[in-house]
Amino acid sequence: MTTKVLPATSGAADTPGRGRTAGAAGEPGRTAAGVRGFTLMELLIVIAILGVLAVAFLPRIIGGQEAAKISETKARMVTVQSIAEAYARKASRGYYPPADFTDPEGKAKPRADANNAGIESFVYFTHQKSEGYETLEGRLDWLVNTDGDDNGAPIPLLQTSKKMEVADGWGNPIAYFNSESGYDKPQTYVDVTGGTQTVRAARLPGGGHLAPRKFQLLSAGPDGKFGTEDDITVPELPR
Ligand SMILES: [Ca+2]
Ligand SMILES: [Ca+2]
Repeated sequence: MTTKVLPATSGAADTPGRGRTAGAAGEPGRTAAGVRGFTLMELLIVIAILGVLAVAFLPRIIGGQEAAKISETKARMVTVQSIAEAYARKASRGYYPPADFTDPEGKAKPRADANNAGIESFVYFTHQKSEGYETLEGRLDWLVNTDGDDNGAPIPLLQTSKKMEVADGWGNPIAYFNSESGYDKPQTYVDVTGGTQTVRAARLPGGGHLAPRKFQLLSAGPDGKFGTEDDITVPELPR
C-alpha cells in the first residue's frame, strides 16, 4: 500500500506544470493577472486622458485670462484716449494733456519726480477740476502708484494725491507720450514688480513716430516689458 502511494506522489510530481496550469492554481493565476492588467490599463488611460485635457485646456484657460486682460487694457486705453481728446477740445485748447508736468498755461506747479511722469502728468492735468467730460472718476480701481510717490496736493476729481497712474490689465502703468512734450525723450517707468524700465515712444515700421503731432499710449502687454512684440498701443500700430 505504501509502495503504491509513493509512485503516485512521484507521478504527480512528474507533471507539476501541467497539473498547476490546467488545475485550480492556473485559473486564479490568470484571473489575478487579468484584473491587475486591466486596472493598470485603466490607470494609464485615465492618466493619458488627463494629460490630453491638460494640454488641450490649460493653454486655453491661460490664453483666455490673457485675452481678457488684453481687452481690459485696450478698453482702459481707449477711455484715456477719449479723455485726452476731450481735454484738447475743451475751451478750444488745441493741445493734449502735457506728459512732463509742464503747464502750458503756467499756472499749476505740481511736485513731480522723474518716474512714471507721462501718465502721472496726464492724470494730474485732466483731473484738476471738473472739465465737463468723461474722466477716471468712478474708475479708481484703475489707478495705481507703482513708484510710490506723492503729488503733494490732492487731485480734486480723484480724491487722491498718490495714485496718478492708470494701470493696464497686469497692474503695470500705461505710458503716455505727448508729441509736444517730446517723442524723442525716453521716459522711466517703475513697473508692478518694482523694476525700472526705460520706455520709448512707438515708431512705425518705416521709422516715423506713431501719431505724430498727437499722443501715444503704450502698455507693456502680457510680458510686462516695454518695447517688445506684445506691447499694446493706442492708436494701434500697423502690423
Ligand atoms: Ca506714482
Ligand atoms: Ca511687452
